[in-house]
This record gives sequence, structure tokens and C-alpha cells, in this order.
Amino acid sequence: MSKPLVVGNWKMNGLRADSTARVKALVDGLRAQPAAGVDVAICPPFTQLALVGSLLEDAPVALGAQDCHKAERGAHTGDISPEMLTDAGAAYVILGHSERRRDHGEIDETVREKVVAAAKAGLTPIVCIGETEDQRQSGETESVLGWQIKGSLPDGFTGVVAYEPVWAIGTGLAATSEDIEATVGFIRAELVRQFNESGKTLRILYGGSVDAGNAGSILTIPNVGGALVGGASLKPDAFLSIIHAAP
Ligand code: G2H
Repeated sequence: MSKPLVVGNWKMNGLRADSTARVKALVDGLRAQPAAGVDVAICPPFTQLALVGSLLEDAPVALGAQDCHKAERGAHTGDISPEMLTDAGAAYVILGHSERRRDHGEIDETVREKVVAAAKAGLTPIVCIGETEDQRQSGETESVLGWQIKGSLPDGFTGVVAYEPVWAIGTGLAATSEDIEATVGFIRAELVRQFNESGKTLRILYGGSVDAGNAGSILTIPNVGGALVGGASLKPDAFLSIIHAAP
């Protein structure tokens, strides 16, 4: 099995000054207390990629982005291609986050096309799936996740899957360990059904109100291979605690 992966998703947060301070604190923290057994990445907004990338030089932290277009280049005003991300030093890209599905109407097919393009450019896609509160209440969690896996992940997928129950995002209310274990177990079974042998080793992250207090229990749940961290990744001390909580 690969190392646990802890990814900070800064979402739409980060100006030059606070990005610099945050990255410096993270890098200093990892120098003082290394986390060699954990893969760490941070995904700032597009405008901070170059700055953050330069601050991460020689640091054991990879750079990622929060979205990309499916096309390599061309007439797509306001968009960013996968190749532009690799050119900026990114190794990862988050795709299909529920906030993009909500704010930009992204559907599974769009996500799948972006995953193909990102992988072709050499990026590791982190594909987010998760049910809403209504879907959960009406007992549709497994069918929703099953459709998202089928629809968002292309043949030969080799990236990372992030299970983010929408009702747990930014609410301070993470799913319980029992719920995460059951749902991630279901996701693992679906990945094996879709990808056979390779589905057994794909990394599955949990995301949704991960913080310094709950990371230790979440990161040791079977089949959980790391965390996608939003709010707490903006606070270096909390993010470092999460990284160090990884088994
Ligand atoms: C879920 C997560 C990061 P937060 O979106 O992707 O955010 O940790 O703030 O719930």
C-alpha cells in the first residue's frame, strides 16, 4: 500500500502575504518534525500557484490545483489547462469537488473528461465524490456514490478518489468513524468491481471537516488512505497536526 496522502485544499483563500506565511510555517514545521511516511500536497488558488510553488522548492510538499479544463489550449476564456498546471509545477489536481459541481454545474461526464485530460498531462487527479444530506436521508448514499464512480472515473483510472460527504463539508461535523468505514468500504468494493486488481490499491481519501482533533481516528480507518482538508489546511498548526496524525 502507498503512504497516506494528506492534501490541503485552500479553496478560494490566499493572497500573497497570507499564502507566504502559511507555506513558510508549514515548511518550517515539517523541517522541525519531519513526516517522511506521509505524502503531503497543498492546492492553492490558481493565482498563488507560482508563488507557492517557489516557496515549496526543496520542501517535502507537492503542489496541486483545484480544477482544470479538459482541453489542452485554445478559446476557453478564463480557464486553465492541465498542461498549464504542470508547467506551473503542479503534480495534483482536485476534480469534481462538490463546490464545483454546485457552483459550476459540473456533472460526472465533465469530471471524467477532465480526469482523462489531467492524467494525459501528467497530473494525478484527486476525484471527489459524495452524497448530499437529502440523498443520505433518503437512503441513496450507495447508489449516488456508485453512479459517481461509474460516471467520473475513466477506464484505466490511476488517480486518487476523495470521499467527501457534502453535508460534512465545512460544517465542523465530520462523518462518524463507523459511517466512514462502511461507506469507504463500499467505495473500495465498487472500485474493485470497476477496475479489478488496480481497484484494490487506489488511494481513497476522506474529506469533510477533518481537523486536528479527529484526524487520528479518521486516518486509521480501514481503506482510508489519507485526507482532503479544507478549513484546517489554512491553519498551519492544525494542518501539521493532521499530517502527523497519519499512521
Ligand atoms: C471538503 C474539505 C476539503 P473542509 O470540501 O475539500 O473542506 O475540511 O473545510 O470541510
